[in-house]
Amino acid sequence: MEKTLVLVKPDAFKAGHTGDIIKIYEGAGLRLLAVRMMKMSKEVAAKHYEEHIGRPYYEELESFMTSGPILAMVLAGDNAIAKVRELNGKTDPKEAAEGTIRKLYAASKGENAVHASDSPESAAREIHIFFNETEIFD
Ligand code: FUP
Repeated sequence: MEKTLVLVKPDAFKAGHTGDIIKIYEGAGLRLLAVRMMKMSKEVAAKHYEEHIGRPYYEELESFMTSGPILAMVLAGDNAIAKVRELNGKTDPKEAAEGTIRKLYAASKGENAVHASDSPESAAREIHIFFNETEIFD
């Protein structure tokens, strides 16, 4: 069983799509192991998006991700990392497939409703930015 970190970003949270998004993941057979509602600090944004620091869009990304509450969660299941990224759709909602979360709920490449880990290494790193082992019910 594989674990992955998902964030419902401020745009989707504010628009009231958190429940719809969780329903899509659970409907695909993924299990919730941990959930936390929070406001991202600049420090946490820098840790989470460390590989993006210095890129032309970083300031906008930081300001968006710290703009309001988010929901962080750990999801688990067979092939969870790839499965969640498939359900999310491509980074830019204009390129995302029909029925994906980003096609349904995202407005732009910058404000794109959800984040999900892209590899086992990033999942292991990202999960522990948001959760302690004792908060993960596996
Ligand atoms: P993803 O893996 O789909 O979350 O996308 P990336 O890791 O490539 O990018 C992380 C976040 O940086 C995106 F969700 C939004 C932001 N970003 C931009 O705003 N513009 C870009 O050109 C690339 C990324």
